[in-house]
Amino acid sequence: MPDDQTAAASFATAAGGTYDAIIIGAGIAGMYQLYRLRELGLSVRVIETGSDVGGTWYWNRYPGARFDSESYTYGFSFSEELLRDWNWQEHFAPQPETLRYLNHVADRFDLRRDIQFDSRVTAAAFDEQARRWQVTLESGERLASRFLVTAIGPLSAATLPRIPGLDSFRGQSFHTYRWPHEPVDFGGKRVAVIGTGATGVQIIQTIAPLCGQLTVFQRTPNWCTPLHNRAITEAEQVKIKAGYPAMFELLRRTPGCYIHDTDPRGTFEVTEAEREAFWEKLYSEPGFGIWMANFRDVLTDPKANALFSDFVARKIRQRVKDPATAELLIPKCHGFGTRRVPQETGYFEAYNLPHVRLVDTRATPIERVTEAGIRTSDAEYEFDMIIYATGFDAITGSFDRIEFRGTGGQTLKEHWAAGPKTFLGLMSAGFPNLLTIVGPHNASTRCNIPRCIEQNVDWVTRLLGDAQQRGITRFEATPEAEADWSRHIEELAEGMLYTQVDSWATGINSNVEGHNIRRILQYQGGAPAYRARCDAVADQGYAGMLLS
Ligand code: NA7
Repeated sequence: MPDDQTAAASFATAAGGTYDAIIIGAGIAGMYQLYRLRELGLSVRVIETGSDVGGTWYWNRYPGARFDSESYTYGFSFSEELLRDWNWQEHFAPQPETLRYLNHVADRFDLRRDIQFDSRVTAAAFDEQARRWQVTLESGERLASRFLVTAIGPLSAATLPRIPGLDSFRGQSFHTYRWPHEPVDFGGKRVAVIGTGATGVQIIQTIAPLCGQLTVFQRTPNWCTPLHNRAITEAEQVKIKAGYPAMFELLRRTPGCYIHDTDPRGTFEVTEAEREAFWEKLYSEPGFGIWMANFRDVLTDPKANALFSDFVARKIRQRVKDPATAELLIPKCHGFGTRRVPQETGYFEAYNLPHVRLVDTRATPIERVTEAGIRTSDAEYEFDMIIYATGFDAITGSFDRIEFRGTGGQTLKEHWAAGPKTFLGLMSAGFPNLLTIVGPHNASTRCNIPRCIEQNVDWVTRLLGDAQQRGITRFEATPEAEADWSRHIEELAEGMLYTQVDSWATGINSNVEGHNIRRILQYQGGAPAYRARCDAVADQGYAGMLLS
């Protein structure tokens, strides 16, 4: 950060550095928001930390990274030409294909000319007099804009474990989010992976056959189910293209904007034979159907949840040869679907390979990383490479890293200290003209995310378009509307089993100071209800907001 004098000078000389809108982030959300605001004729600058577009798909280059949503449900829906021209190659696209797609979108709509790469926003302060946000970059550069839109992602503040000695390791080490652009050679190497969330599962199953020796450090097992990915055939491609309008219509109706919709039956309303047959069918089908299209009570009724968890446990026992390893891989402290369900391809079979071993870090905790490897309470392991698949300071972490200063000098971090307070998950009282796409309390973090991103962006675009037309230069959520929405968020989560479990979705991260108390961070009412609430607010002239 520059000293005051330099800062003032750089702001004064930031010729053309004042925009109608600044968007932070050039991932899926930032790219689409740029496209939409350009349509309004606004001057827009996107600030992006990475050297190119893609966000999540720019950073997460680890082997095996891929969608868990069907590819064709994940791409942008706003352009018929784009839908017609882009051919997804696999039902669940791998990261390189997704990044190619996002580059294609950036090229096609000439997005890069308004994106400033290799630039990180460190602070943004609302100037009440000018009704503008003053934005500071890590370089010291200052920009200003009437409106500030965050598109900074729910899983973009990667966290390393708080283990002593991290820097002392002499071999290679990577966090999966910060994976190098150059190929990484695993041939014959002794590799450690710490973490068995959705990311750990993808990388473990992918590199297991390549390593000389693979040691997985698992603290909590997860309920993983088969992805059943495969290439899209030509006949399927034709069908997908022809079916886009109907598919997007379906995605507007399902709670998470997936092609999978909850089964209306209760677990105990069918016979045991019907139940088993239904669950076998779900286990044999691709994607998240097993999570999203299960019986309606599996995620709310503890008995139903326990029965289905037993079903998945049986599958794990069948697939893992060593019974002790199988038991370690079966979650005992949480039920199926109460944490994010990793989708796997041969994950359990990886543990049948003679050179793959599993270390339970609850039984034998990691004490430190050493020059040569990892020391647990009962053993010393030597490695050539350590991979940290240790996750993120989720949902609020990317906000906490930027000093947003609103009216009265309060920071957003302070405002959210006891948990996020928002209106529609898109605004916070005391932070005028700031819009938080994919922020806490909005439906997008429990969603096939581009679908909810499009909804968020379209709503923001409507608001900024209305502001433009009506000459509105300041808007802000009222404290009452914020309190009502925050209460609504709490009410919606009541009775959901996931709230009783530690996970990134409940704000738990052992690697972040103070993130050891569960918080309700997500909107649980489903995307259609969320969309209706947002639309109603706009239709009522932005009820709950002050516009001037
Ligand atoms: P997750 O799901 O947060 O997983 C992180 C994993 O790392 C999880 O298994 C953690 O165990 C483990 N972890 C974290 N810190 C430690 C320490 N200090 N010691 C041992 N193990 C540790 O992140 P992912 O990247 O896998 O997935 C994030 C989302 O990205 C995913 O849900 C998808 O939506 C995409 P824990 O469970 O906390 O005991």
